[in-house]
Amino acid sequence: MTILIKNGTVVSSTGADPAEVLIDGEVIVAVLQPGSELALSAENGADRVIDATGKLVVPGGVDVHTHMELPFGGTIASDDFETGTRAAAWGGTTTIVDFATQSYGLDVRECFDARMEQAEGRCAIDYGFHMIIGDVTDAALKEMDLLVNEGVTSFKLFMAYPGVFYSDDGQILRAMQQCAGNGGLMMMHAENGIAIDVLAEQAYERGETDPVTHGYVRRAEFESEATHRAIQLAKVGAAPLYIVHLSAKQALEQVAIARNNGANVFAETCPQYLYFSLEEHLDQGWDGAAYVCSTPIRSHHDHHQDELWKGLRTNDLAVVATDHCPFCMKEQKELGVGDFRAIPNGIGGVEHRMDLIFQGVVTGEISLPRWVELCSTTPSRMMGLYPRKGIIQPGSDADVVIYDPQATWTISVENHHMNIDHSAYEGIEVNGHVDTVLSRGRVIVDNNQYLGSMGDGQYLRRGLSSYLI
Ligand code: DUC
Ligand code: ZN
Ligand code: ZN
Repeated sequence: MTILIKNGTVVSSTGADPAEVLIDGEVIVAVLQPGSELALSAENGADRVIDATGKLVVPGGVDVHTHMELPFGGTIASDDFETGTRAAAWGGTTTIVDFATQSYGLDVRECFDARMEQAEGRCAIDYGFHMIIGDVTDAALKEMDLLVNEGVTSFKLFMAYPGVFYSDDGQILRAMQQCAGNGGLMMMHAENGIAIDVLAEQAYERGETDPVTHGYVRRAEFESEATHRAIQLAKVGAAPLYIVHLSAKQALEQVAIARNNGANVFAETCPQYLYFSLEEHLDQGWDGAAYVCSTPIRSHHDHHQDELWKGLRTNDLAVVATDHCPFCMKEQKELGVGDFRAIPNGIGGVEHRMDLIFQGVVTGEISLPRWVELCSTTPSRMMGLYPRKGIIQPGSDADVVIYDPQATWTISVENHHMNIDHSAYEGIEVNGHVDTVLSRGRVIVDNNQYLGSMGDGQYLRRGLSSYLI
């Protein structure tokens, strides 16, 4: 099966130009000059021609931070691999990198194998895994080396959640030394969880139990302190470091200092930190529970959002991922009625990342190529998937999104495809719409219809990061 996508503007991380994209089977085989002899003969020979007049033709989105069916806080994230990856496809994301989790006292290999089995045959799009190391033991460190050789090339540790996923500084240093040896990327949840838990307990005892308290006790200072500490430990341990879900401008400052010193330090932010504020979203009584996530949504008084957009321009923030971790209000977020500490942490957004960040192009915060770079090319390079993913060029997988930059619509629980009983983004009007999605050459979304099937997605063995300096 050959497909030619013609009359569109092909966008890469370095530019946007009229070009025709020829796909043969699962891969892109040529990017052709419109009107050229080769383009004309490709059109004549193609089994199918897609007219992308007025549309952008972009590499499929790569979301390197999702949590399908994650057990968390006594419940399980409400999207499973089937519903979550299908929703991702609807939103123009054609690759996710999710997490396998080793909890305290458990064996890394067994946890990884169980996660692989859970996803097998269920995904709509291609997927890979990072490994969360929740118990840094000698055995876990050895297993990390084996996993890197099998395509799991990044590991997440937590400086938060004492007694659950928390690693102390010695454990972090050892894991970083292991990454220095095996080439893996160290991902860090950088918040000082010991200090947070002190403030959380004090607030609870004062009777402050509403969701907004979650935002007050998880102080920006605790994120910036942990980010600074992680950077120093990574320097000593000689490992590359990737800070996940960065939300505080003070933490961003720490990343910028390290990067200015030439360190292999990178950071990701998420749409929720660019769109929401503590005052407007977390501080609305119980309804604020929908916005409880960690790191938390920050105050609008401190202009974190402006600084994050700036970081996206300067590359101190190199990736936008969603941290998709959905919980329904009913029965899930409700676990924390009367105690904000028991509200499961997470927001669902895997379907909306491409549109939400495209708004930065519409408002002039970022350029069109930068949109593609942040949402597709850099995440792919960062996580060892490039050039298979993240670019439209011969030899790459035919993961292609045809995007209408003129369309206008409103995000709502009524039109989303995620398995959540509300939308954190309810009522937000966006310009731009995903019209057609190809995953390895197969048209899986077109004309407001889902045409794929469960299990189309393949497991991705990843290489080492090709983003390091
Ligand atoms: N960290 C994540 O990355 N996801 C969900 C919760 C959390 O703390
Ligand atoms: Zn985290
Ligand atoms: Zn996460």
